[in-house]
Amino acid sequence: MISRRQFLKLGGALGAGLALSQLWFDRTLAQAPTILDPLYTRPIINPLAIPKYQAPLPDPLAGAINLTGGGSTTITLQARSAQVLPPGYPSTPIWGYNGTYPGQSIIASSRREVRVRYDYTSINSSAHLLPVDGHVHGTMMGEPPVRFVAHLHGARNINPLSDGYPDAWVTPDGKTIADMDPTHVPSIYTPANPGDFVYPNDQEAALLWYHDHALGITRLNVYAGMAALYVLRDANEQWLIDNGRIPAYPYEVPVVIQDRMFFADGGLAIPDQPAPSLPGFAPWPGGPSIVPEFFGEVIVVNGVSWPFLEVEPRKYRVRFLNGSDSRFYELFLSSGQPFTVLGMEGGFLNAPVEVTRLVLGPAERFDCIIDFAPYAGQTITLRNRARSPFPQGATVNPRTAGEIMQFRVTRPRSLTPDTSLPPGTNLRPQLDPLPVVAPVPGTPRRQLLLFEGIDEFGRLKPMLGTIARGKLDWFAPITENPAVGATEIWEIYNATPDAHPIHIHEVLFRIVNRQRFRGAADPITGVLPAPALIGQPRAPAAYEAGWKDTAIMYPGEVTRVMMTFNTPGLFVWHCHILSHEDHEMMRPYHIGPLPASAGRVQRSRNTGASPFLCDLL
Ligand SMILES: [Cu+2]
Repeated sequence: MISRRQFLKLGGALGAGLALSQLWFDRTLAQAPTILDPLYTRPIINPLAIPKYQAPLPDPLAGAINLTGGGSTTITLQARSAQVLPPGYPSTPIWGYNGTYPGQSIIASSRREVRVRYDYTSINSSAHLLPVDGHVHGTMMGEPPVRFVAHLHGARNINPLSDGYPDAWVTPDGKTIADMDPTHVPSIYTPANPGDFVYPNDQEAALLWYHDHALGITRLNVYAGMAALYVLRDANEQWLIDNGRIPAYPYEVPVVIQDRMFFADGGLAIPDQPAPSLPGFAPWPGGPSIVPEFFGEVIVVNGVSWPFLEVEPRKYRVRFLNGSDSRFYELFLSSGQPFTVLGMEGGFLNAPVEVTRLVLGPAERFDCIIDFAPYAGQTITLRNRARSPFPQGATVNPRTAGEIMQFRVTRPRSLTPDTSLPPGTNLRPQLDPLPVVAPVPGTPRRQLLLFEGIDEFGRLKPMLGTIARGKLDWFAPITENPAVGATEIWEIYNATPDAHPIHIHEVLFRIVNRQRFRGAADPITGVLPAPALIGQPRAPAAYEAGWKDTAIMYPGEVTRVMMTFNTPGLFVWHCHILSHEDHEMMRPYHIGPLPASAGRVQRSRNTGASPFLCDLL
């Protein structure tokens, strides 16, 4: 299977005589021979040489900031070193929220407001920890290389000023977008939040996470370590714990999976070489380049490469987060036993669902029970068999990214009885059951687009848009403008060859269904005229049939999601492949009436002569 960046290289080799558009969608290229990945040009540790299972799994809930009673805290970003690689290997420079990688967790309570102040002043303003591409959105107008804005991923109904809008960044020395040349102010001016980010926690118990979201460098900031858990508790979950229905901490174990690469000195490695230019495109001007996707071969869980966890022979509540840039995981256990899924990004299902494989796109979370009771004395490996790109890319190397962590069932069984998950367990005893997803006739629908274009340098440029207008860049005028209080269905047509985990800020949504379609988007404009639907819509898998904030959208399918928009203001929806959202698979959307200034700023921006704003396709 040929990857698309390999395809770009091949496209260059084939010369200008062939229409790129034909090549682009010619899936017969999938039969072409594998080309060695040319991207890792600097010396790296051979991941096969890093011994696995040398260090225990860190517990991100130990030492968490407890804001279950409400209140406020300050999170200080710190440049530190972390022992990510096994003991005896070099440590890794990171940027960590409160100095750790992953950052310090926060535990809060449903519907009890929390205030968080983010302090970046201790970071060196002049140099990023990682190579910054100056030719993606958010980096082309003289923006400083070191910028931050935090986003609480999965938060519902928060004020737009607290959502971490990507251009509402701040530098360590206090500069914001307002300090830039006014002619370079983005599509809709969004001021940086000068004070506390206010989180109303207006939702059920769930596992959220906070991470950086600065425009064009999100992937770098997150890769540098800027991600942490935000655990939301509520009375329903407490009832389940108090009545022994689900395991309580310390039998509750977050598992944050991230793929990484390292230099021999322990430093984080990330590809910084551009794909070869295609004929007819501007030559690459030099400097670091984004890549179509990043796939690291070293699996890091809770900040440690390939850890192990010693467990008792009983049930554990394991809460997975895929915090990777591009890699999907199709998790399974070497014992062959199932995961019992309790819930996902937005909270609990009505009842547990058993699955033997669990697919997580970037930013997805699943809340599971794993029962180690029958496996005393055994070692169980959590494995991954997802292809990359997902779902039809290269097979995973079973010796590297094919292994995640080990559960060693070596601890003696404690005296605490394990009564969890009796047959017929209702996971929402103190909440209404999940509403049935039954769209009312006449529910407004938007027909949206996932598209792969090419930027001015001939690099792959994944984008969003609408099927009628085609691809739309970050600076194009707002097209998704739901009314306050509106319930809408977004029908998102994936006209790319890969799956994308699409995240919509501010709301929790339900997957209505998925359906295959026939018809290719125009390779230049992205317009997808009258796609023909094939067969019957398919309901979401039982384990993803609850409240979600990120959903996998498969190639050749329309994925329909339904949500209600409550809070007016400017937010974003985007692909959570971080290398995609940075280049430029992200769009602003606005809830409620657009401010009068929005159109004016957009017009001046769009008539600007900057060559960087011109898409050649
Ligand atoms: Cu994507």
